[in-house]
Amino acid sequence: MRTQVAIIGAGPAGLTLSHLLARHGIDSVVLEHRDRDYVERRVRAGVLEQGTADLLRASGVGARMDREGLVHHGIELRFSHQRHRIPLSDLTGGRTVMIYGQQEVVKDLIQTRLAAGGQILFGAEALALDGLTSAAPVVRYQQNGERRELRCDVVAGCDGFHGVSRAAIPAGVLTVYDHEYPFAWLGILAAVPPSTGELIYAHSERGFALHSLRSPEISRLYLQCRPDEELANWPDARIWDELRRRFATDDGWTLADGPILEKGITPMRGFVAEPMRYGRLLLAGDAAHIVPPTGAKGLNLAVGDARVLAEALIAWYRSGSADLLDAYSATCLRRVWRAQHFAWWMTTMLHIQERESDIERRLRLAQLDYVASSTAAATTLAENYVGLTSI
Ligand code: FAS
Ligand code: PHB
Repeated sequence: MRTQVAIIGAGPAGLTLSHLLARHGIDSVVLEHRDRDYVERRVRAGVLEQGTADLLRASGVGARMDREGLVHHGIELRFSHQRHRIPLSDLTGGRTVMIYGQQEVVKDLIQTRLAAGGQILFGAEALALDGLTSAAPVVRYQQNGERRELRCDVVAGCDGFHGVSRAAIPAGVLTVYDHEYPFAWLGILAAVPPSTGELIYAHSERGFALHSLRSPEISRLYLQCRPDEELANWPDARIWDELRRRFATDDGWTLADGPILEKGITPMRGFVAEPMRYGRLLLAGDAAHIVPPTGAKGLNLAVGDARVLAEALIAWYRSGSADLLDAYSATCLRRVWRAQHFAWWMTTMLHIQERESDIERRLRLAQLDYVASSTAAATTLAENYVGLTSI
C-alpha cells in the first residue's frame, strides 16, 4: 500500500492531522492498533481550549460539540474551605473553554474521516519504521495476522507515549526531559448530575481534588493519590467520602454522589522529547510530550501539533517549500514548554507532597491566596487555561 502521509495512531493528534490534510487534498492512511470501539470508548480528557474548539468548528467537525458540549466562562479554586471563582472570559477578552469529552472528539473525527472516504485501518499495529532519512520511508505493520508495508513520503508519529515512533529514532538523536511527580490521580466517571456548574480545582490538607463534568447527567471527578495506589483499595464509598472531605467548604456546599461507571489511576508525568522530527518522521501529541493533566493541556497540545504539522505539509506539497516543515519542531516546542510550565505550576500549587515542611505548606497557601485575590495573578492562570493566542 502507498500513501502520501502515513499516520500512526487514531487519537486526537492522528485523526486531526488526517482530517486537516484531507481538506487540502492530501492523502493519508491512519494505522490504529486498537479496534474502533476501544478507541471511541477510551475516557480521557474533557477540556477543549478556545483554539481547539475553533479549529474543530472551522474544519467542519464541530457541529455535535456545539450541540452537546458545555461552554464555560470560569473555574473555581477552592482552598482553606473557601471558594474563589476565576472569571476566565472576563480576564481574557471573552475567551472560553468547551467541556466535551475526548472520546466524543475522537468519535466525530472518525465518523467525518470515514464518511469522506478516509482510510483508518483499525487493528493495524505499526511494528517498525524504515528509511526515515530517505525520501521513501516505509511503515511495517501487522493486521489480521498478516505482515504488511505502507510506503509513503512522510510518517506522522501520533502513537502516544508508548508507541513505536519515538523509539524508532536512533539513540543519541533525542534529548529527553522527564519528571515523574510523586502522586497520581484516581479518576471516576459517575452517573450523577454535576454538583457544580463550573470546574472546581480544590486544594485541601488531605490532597487535591477536581470536579469536572461531561454532561448534565454525568460527572467526572479526580482525587490525588499515591503513585503506587491500588484501585482495589478504593471502593466507591471511600472515593465519595474522600472527595467530600477535600471539597468541604464553610458555606456548606454539598457533593451529590451516584453510581461510578468507570474508575482508573493516571500517573502524573512531565515529559518532552526534542526535536519532534527525525528525517521524514514527525512526532505529534503524546508521542513527543506528556503534561500533568492539572492544566488540561494534553489533548489541546496534540491537536495543536496536528494543526502546525498539517500547515507545514500542505505548504510542502503545494509549493515544495520545506520552511514550515523545518520549523515544525521549534514551533511546537515553544507551545509545549509553555503548557508544560503551566501544568507544573497548577500541579505544584494545588497538590500536597508527603514530608513537606510547614513553610512549604504556607507558601502554597500564599500563592493560592494571591491568585484568588489579584487580577494580574488570576489573568496569568486564565490566559494559559483558555489557551494563549501568542504561541
Ligand atoms: P493518544 O494516546 O490519544 O493516541 C495514540 C493512539 O496510537 C492510540 O489510539 C493507540 O492505540 C495508538 N497506537 C499506539 N501504538 C501504536 C502502534 N504501534 N501502531 C498503531 N497504533 C498505535 N489530558 C487532559 O488534558 N486531561 C485529562 O484528564 C487527561 N486524562 C488522561 C488519562 C489517561 C489514562 C491518559 C493515558 C491520558 C490522559 N490525558 C489527559 C492526556 C490525553 O488526553 C492525551 O494528551 C491525548 O490522548 C494525546 O493524544 P494523542 O497524542 O493523539 O495520543
Ligand atoms: C476532565 O474533565 O477530564 C479534566 C478537566 C480538567 C483537567 C483535567 C481533566 O485539568
